[in-house]
Amino acid sequence: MTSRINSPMIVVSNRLPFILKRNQDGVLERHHSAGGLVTAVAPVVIANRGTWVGWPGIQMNSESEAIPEASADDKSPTSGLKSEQVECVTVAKELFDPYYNGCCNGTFWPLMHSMPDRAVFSAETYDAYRKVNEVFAQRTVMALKKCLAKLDAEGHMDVAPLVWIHDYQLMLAATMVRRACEEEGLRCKMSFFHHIPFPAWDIMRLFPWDDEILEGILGCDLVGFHIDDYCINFLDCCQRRLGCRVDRTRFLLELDGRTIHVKSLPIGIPYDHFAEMGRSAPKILKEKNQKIILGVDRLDYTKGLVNRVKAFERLLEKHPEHVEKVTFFQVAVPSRQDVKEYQQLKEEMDQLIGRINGRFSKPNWSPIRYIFGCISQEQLSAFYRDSAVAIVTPLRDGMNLVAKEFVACQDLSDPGVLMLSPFAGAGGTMQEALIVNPYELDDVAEKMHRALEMPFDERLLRMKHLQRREKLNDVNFWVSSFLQAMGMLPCDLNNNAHN
Ligand code: GDG
Repeated sequence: MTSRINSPMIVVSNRLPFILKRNQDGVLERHHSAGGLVTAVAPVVIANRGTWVGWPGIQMNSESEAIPEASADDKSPTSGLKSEQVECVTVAKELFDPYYNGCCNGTFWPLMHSMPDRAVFSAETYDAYRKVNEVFAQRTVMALKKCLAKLDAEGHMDVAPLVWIHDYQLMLAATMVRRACEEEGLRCKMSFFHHIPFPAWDIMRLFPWDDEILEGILGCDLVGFHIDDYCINFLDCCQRRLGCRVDRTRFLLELDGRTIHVKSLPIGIPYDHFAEMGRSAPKILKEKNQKIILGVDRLDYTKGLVNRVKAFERLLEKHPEHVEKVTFFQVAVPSRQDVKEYQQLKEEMDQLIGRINGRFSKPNWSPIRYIFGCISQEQLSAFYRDSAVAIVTPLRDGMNLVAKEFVACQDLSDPGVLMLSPFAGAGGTMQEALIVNPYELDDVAEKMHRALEMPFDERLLRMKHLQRREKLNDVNFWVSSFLQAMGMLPCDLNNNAHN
């Protein structure tokens, strides 16, 4: 069900909800980029005559180069998004690289995941970050002006568009937009959602320009995080660094006479979609008498892949009864391959897996199957459904959607077991999973053993609870909760809402 709101929504994210590619003749074409966020938010933007501001994933020929309409056979959630509803951000490669690979992936990603030793602090890349945020803010203001002109022409002077900015790539944009709005007398409500963890003050203060980042986010009226812990860290940083007055029970803070709401809004998945995929995906795993332990992640050092593989080696050492009976299947999606840390991680994984396979393989069995690449969602759903165990053991993770998708795809006639790290946002709510500390390799190995041996009744009980919670708290619920928090109730919930 699509949430209808009374105000147009302007979504701002680093990436547009589709990718643009040039065909052989140099003509731009839209390509679908899958993801729960796009599936849930795009229909709201479409239904409410909103706009999506973002980078198209390609260098455009000029700022005015036209965005193509969706092709007639496009069945994706963004097919209804007209080109006039897209505000394309174009940034020269020389600026985009230090912004994206340098500051976003080289500084904020490790810092926010509390891995400061991996973070590079550079005035140069941070300057690129500032400039690119300014470009996003300008495009957002352009979108806002168009939106307001339409509303005013229709006599809706009392309606304020909602600007919804996403993630750590755009932490300065809100304040830049707010400044422009104040100067030019534009009305809007602004919100920010942070998809990754927000670290403790001790970590955040290592960043030399931390005050600017905090003030940047505080340009919003509502700041959302996945879980309370991140909200508390953020409030703490604002109080200690900026001297804001903070209400820790109601998650409010004050800056320059404005009140900002901070709220935990845990993201969900398109549950029914994955449940249906779980029912309909054809069987792929053909091995008889083989149990699969499944891992699915972007190849990222935050996801704890090396620890996981080492723990699997210990399982085979300590419980040799699993040799030839269990296969560890890891899908590692290539990510940020321009960044050195990620290239090194790939090499480490290649060597580790090669060594373990060399050590334990038999003529008809290898302990680890490893895909460095992406598989289709249909294949992914079949793997989710047919694996005995899913192992989701990040060292730190904002939420983690793989844990939720695995649950949605389970067939209760033979449910699998979810192993989950407490350092993922999901670890806080999915209590019926086997919670395991990814740093404690022996315990991970023991819990793998326990998961593989778990009796049917226990698997069923755990999975039923997990499924019920994820179905209720799906991604549509997340979007409605967000809009509700912005004081813009979907009209079926709010009789006073405008239509
Ligand atoms: C960030 C935060 C937060 C993976 N492999 C394949 C594939 N995937 C899809 C999964 C899932 C998504 O990628 C991964 O989502 P995660 O949540 O696990 O991780 P991040 O990409 O790091 O996301 C995270 C999230 O934002 C949302 O706020 O939960 O904490 O880091 O949807 O299905 N999809 C296909 N083939 C693959 O091989 N088709």
